[in-house]
Amino acid sequence: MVHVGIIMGSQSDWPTMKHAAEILDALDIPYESKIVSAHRTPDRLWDYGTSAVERGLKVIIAGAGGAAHLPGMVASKTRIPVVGVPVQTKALSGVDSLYSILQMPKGYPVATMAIGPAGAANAGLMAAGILATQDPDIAARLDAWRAALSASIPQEPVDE
Ligand code: RP5
Repeated sequence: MVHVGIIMGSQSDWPTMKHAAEILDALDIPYESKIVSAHRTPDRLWDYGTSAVERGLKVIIAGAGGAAHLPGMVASKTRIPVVGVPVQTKALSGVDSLYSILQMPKGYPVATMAIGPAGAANAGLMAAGILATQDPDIAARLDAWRAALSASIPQEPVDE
């Protein structure tokens, strides 16, 4: 069963959101990825949020740019943890996305990541961490991934 849903407002978000998918691939965690726009496909958003629990999702990663209502809107329709990814924009460099996702009113949280690809990758790791609390195999793979990253950091800098 797929426990992680990656949703994004537009095809143009995929170059950012694929960094979440790549982390999940590396950790052998199944996921689905869908375009669900808060503005352009509100009925699709409604259906996604209302069906998420019964479909077995345990974490939703939601990325959007600009007036980025998608993460907050899906959080309003499901109790499943939502991890928000602010997509970098040309006009305002993603600060618009960040503030849109971050400033949720009390009651409907979105765990907001950094702007752009690093945030998307961290969203994948956050989803893995949430699943790892209940799945020892995912926990072991996540521990190994973190150890490998740590081991890859050199002790001293070199001229490049
Ligand atoms: C948002 O508008 C999407 O999340 C995307 O980041 C942004 C621009 O979308 P496109 O005009 O590229 O489809 O809804």
